[in-house]
Amino acid sequence: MVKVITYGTYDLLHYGHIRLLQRAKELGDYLIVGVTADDFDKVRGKINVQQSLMERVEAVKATGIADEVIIEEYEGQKIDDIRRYGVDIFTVGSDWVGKFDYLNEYCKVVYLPRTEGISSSELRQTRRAVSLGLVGEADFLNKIEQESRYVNGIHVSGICTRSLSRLSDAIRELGFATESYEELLDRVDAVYIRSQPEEHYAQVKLALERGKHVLCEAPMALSEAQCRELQQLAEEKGLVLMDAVKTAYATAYARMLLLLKGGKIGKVVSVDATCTSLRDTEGQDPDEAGRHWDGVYEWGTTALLPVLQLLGVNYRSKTCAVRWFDEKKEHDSFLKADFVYPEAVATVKAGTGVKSEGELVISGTRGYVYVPAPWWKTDYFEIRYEDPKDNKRYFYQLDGEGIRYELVAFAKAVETGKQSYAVNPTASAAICRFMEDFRAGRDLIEI
Ligand code: C2G
Repeated sequence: MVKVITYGTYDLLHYGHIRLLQRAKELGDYLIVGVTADDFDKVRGKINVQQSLMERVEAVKATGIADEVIIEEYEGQKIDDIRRYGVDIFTVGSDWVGKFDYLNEYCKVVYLPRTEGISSSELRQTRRAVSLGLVGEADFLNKIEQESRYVNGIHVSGICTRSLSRLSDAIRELGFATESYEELLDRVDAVYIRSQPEEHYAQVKLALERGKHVLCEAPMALSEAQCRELQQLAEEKGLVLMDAVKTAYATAYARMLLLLKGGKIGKVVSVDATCTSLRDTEGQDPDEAGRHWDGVYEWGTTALLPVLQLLGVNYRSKTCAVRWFDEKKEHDSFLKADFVYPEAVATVKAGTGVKSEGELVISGTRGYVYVPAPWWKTDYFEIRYEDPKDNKRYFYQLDGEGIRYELVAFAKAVETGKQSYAVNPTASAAICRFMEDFRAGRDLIEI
């Protein structure tokens, strides 16, 4: 009996896949098909897969061509499978020609001509093309435009900005740039907002009123009440409203939260998060400096995330020590906020005028989590215990600082109509409440 094996993602199964499976089967008597696991796809940069693993497995089974279906979970598994199943022939489409020659050591390798004119990414493109408008002045928008190229079904089609000259060629070549927010809203399905935080509430509200989906850099408003109002409006209109805090969409960060919720370190008693980056604003013209966000917004929102997502929003008390850039006290250079919860404590350090170790430490009754700097670009964390033999290390690929995963989650939410809860509404509102208190000088101590 000649055993054949082939592998694939088989997302939105199409006739190109079916023809490949048929020809694979014709190479032998028994066909094993390996369907790639979600995490394995993410690791190899396939971030736009639409269907769940089980849906894809069922689709392959439904063809009736495969004699056995297995899951491909890790790099190098092909060699293990060829040995484990006693495979004679490994086959895959010609888009991989040469890539699996190393398997010749274990069995025969056959590349089958790929079927032209059909691919899962094209199917994904046609299914949900969301035209996205960018809003704001920040260089950060250049990154969004770049990262959007990795995401199926979303294309940046225009920008509303007051400083086009400072933005990338790619953004200038978008073909549509305006200073009129209304004009932009007329031309897009959704907006990505990275303007000054003071502008967020009005811009989010107008977009929702005009029936547009919104991905807004947190804070989406500067008061809890305004944030709740926006959430309500989005719900009423059946629109997607998401916080753009890229860390929340990183696989490693999301998995870390799940492990902690599952009691991996016992009860969480303390969260210490630090996010700093030094920005030299010396001699910068006010307009240039104005394009940058203050530390409380730039880093406060990210540093607050693990505190609010692990300990909740009902802290008993909070104090916030702040250092200003200058005697005008308009721009904070560093802040340290201490929270006391009924059964836990937390500390957030954030700043663009003071440098510190950007780590995250989460302490529990059985162990602790250590996320090395820059923790907010989360791809690795350790769980440490009293007995080091029990320590565990976790790594999840993170490409492009995590922005592309945020855009994929947004595109999926727009397509399915299901909100993504990477940043749940309660945490989102609590971030806005913190900003409200900060601006009102509540619980503030100046240093
Ligand atoms: N295929 C094809 N014609 C197409 C599209 C895909 O022949 N128009 C083939 C691919 O070459 C592959 C199989 O169908 O052999 C599954 O394709 P994908 O789902 O895109 O999977 P892929 O990412 O190519 O995975 O470890 C994974 C494998 O290495 C291949």
